[in-house]
Amino acid sequence: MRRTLRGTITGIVAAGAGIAAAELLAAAARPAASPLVAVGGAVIDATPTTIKEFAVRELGTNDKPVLLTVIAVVLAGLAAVTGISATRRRVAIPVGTALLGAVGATAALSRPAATALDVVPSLLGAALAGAILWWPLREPRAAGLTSVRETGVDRRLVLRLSLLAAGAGVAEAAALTVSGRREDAAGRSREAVRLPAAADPATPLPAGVAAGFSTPNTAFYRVDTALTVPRIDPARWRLRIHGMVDRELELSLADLLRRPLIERDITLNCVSNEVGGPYIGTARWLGVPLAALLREAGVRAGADQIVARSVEGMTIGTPVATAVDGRDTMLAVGMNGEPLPLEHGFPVRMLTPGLYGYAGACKWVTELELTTFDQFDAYWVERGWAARGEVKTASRIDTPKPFGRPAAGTVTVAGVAWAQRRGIRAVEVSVDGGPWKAAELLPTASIDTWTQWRFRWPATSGPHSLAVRATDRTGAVQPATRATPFPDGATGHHTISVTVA
Ligand SMILES: Nc1nc2c(c(=O)[nH]1)N[C@H]1C(S)=C(S)[C@@H](COP(=O)(O)O)O[C@H]1N2
Ligand SMILES: [Mo]
Repeated sequence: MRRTLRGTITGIVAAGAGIAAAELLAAAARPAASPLVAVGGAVIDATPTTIKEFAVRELGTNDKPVLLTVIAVVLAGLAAVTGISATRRRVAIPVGTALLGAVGATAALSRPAATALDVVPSLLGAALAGAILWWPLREPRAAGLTSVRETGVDRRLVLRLSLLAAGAGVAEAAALTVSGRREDAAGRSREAVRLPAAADPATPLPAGVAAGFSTPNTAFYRVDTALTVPRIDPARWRLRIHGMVDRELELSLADLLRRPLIERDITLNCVSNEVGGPYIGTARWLGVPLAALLREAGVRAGADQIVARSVEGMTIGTPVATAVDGRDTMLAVGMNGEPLPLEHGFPVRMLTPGLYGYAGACKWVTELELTTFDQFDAYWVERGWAARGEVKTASRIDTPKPFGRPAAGTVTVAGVAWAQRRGIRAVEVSVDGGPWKAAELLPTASIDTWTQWRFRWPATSGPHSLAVRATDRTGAVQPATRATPFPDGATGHHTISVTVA
């Protein structure tokens, strides 16, 4: 029993010290080589789509802390097993630590834009953990066994492990400080960016738009696979446009900002959004129209896909047609009057009205490659999602809340409906499965933004269900058939239950 406990503690302390040292080294030299972040990224990429969907649905923005916690628990388990085995057989030390080091190193190498040197933090950390395990385990046999028998506690071992744990704590705190400094620097360089006024500004929102039409940056949903938010130095950022083009282009942020900018209200939503879900928002975006850049590069005949790549290795495939058919597809630099927030793609992201984010809105973009859909499957397409992610016509009830208890009398039922690129023609509400009745549409900015609606409901006491459906301006009615988001977006009516008091 005592041996097991000793093995567990030494194993965890040794692994903790090794990981802390590796994290400190990575934080100081190369954040992308952080073993924890690399393993987390590799796990995200390897996770089956159904589990990812579950995580997005159930955990929302907490999915990343939860993932890191799971990784920490698994690591602690492996470290304990190594420590316990080591008390019985010495060979477990090199085997166990080499295995842990190999996991970190392999994950680091699997990251996009990895270099061979990225294995160094993991390997050094593993070597340190091995040395630490070797050291206290040798002690009791050499000198301390009698004292263990007499006192029941090996004081020297306890002291050493405590010192090591404290050292690991200090190293981890230092690693966090270093990466915190980096974040501060990224935040400062973002604040230093001065966005020029738009050459083609957004038309003011029409009178009669209700509160909540524009989503503030701090409330805008965030969906991405980035375990840590990429920190890009805007002075060093470059965008390369290459592939099936006549002339490759390379642009700096200053180059982009010198071009005539457009400003537009556009609604962005996630294909993973469930019926009634929160992954949708409308912002005023400032950016460079992509069409002009593509004209300059000269897209070759046959190229039908733009593959956007980001610093952290996401790939998003967008049809060339959606960049040149007159819609406001842009390289966005501003969001609601500010430079893009770091979480939303600073310094530059793509935005394609009418396409779900995974198909048209690459954040932290650094590269646009002109190619074909035959030749390349982007990240989510490889995982089974539809190659062309056109937004489906949909609608949501925002008030009353599900299971709300409004008072009897006239209850205002209200929400949003969206069909970017087509626009909303009508919204209808059905009470208790009865006939569809027209809701009032509020003014909206354009066919690329959601439309707010409201419906005056003469509510009688008791339980009721409320359902909503939208019709887009092509006349297509939102389908009633329930479908989950995979592979091309959820369908079905948002239906809620309320009890009228
Ligand atoms: N680099 C990068 N860009 C990305 C993603 C990502 O994981 N990485 N996710 C996409 C998805 S699925 C969506 S819905 C939108 C979300 O943009 P937001 O987080 O700014 O709301 O970003 C898109 N762009
Ligand atoms: Mo998404």
